[in-house]
Amino acid sequence: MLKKYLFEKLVIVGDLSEGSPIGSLQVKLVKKLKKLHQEERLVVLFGNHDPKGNGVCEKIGIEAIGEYRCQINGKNFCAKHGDEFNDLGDSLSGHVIDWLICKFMVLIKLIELKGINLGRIFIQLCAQLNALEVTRKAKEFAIQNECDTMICGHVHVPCHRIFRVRKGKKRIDYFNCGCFMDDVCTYLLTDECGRTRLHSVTK
Ligand SMILES: [Mn+2]
Repeated sequence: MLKKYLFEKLVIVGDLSEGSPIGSLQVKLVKKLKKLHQEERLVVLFGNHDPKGNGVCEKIGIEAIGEYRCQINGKNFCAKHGDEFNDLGDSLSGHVIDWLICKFMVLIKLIELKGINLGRIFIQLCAQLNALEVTRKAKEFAIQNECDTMICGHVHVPCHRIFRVRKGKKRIDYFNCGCFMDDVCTYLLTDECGRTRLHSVTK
């Protein structure tokens, strides 16, 4: 996907690694990220799953930041991981709990009834509930911080919502970039006019 575009900046909205050591397949990607970092074309936001002190960021030699703001064609952009807008996620943060939840997710996906994967349905339902909460709070944040485009990750549910605020005078575009570990991998592209769109790569 990175090879497909000539881009100015790559912004990773957090949860770059999941705690486990980097596999050999990912070494190539880390090298690419290192190169982008040296060229000042990489921004990495801190996510609740990023291990402190031994993650990919440390290998690349960069410090992840809490939020990224920029202006493109007069539009104010803000990107945050999104866990701070997710009370359930917040109360369940911590690496041991993260690890337990990941194991629980693997187990729950094994629950099947008459060919229907109930575990997967349960996980999708939880993600949708979390996504609703993150969207609502991210919108409030965008209003308070004068953002035109607000971008989050965290919930693995790609979306684009348009909010009209101040009696319709101001438009806020909220995006969730989705993730790169589910059946459909999604990402956002913003062009030089400040237009953002969701794209996907199917495995
Ligand atoms: Mn997260």
